[in-house]
Amino acid sequence: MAGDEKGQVKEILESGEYQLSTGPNGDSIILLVRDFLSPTEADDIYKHCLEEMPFELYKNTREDTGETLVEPRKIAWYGDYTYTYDTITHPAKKEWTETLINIRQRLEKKIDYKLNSVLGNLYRDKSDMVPWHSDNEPEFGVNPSIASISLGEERRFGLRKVPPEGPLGDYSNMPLYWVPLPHGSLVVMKGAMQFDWQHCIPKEERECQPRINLTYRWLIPPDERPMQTKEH
Ligand SMILES: O=C(O)CCC(=O)C(=O)O
Repeated sequence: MAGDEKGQVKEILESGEYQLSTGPNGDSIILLVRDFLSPTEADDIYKHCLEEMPFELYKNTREDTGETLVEPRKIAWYGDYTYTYDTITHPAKKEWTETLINIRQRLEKKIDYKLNSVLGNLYRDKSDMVPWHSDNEPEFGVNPSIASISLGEERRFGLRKVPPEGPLGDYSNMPLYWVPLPHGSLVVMKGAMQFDWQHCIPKEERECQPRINLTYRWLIPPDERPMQTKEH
């Protein structure tokens, strides 16, 4: 499926690969696999993550808006190198659990892309969310693949195209997609998604049970990082 009509709002409800746009930065692609984990696997991994991952609240000042807040979700991090976004720094943490390593290996095979970090997000209820943003830190490199597993409550994943004037511009006429993410599903963002699109998990009005998200990414080793800017 190809998108990119002005002002459209669409839902992505079926597993598949979707090219959302194409442009000077390349194609922006989403892969959705709604049943990546079997229901039993997803139940076991969800329980494991709740019991084993050191989820904590973090205070952050967003670089793009300057807003300071306690992030409205709990976060846990594992990675071979330190990861910094906005004013949060996660020091390297190499003691991955077996379960998180197994998922990483399955994902690496599935998407043919190396992964050396996982950010866990625990959305406790309907008020927890992640605001619109792109994962465009230079340490992920140009056009990274980012693989994201959902466990627990189904939540909506939003995708909106960055306007021509840049990330702080007017989104009212830009393409917008909503993707429901069920227990055990996988979303992969590929190509120019982190430069041409933003994503979010919004608050919900209905009551929500907890949801855990595991976002796997490749962090370029510090001594291999080229000089880059976020403008791409
Ligand atoms: O919870 C999700 O599915 C998305 C998480 C996310 O966007 C992030 O951690 O950057």
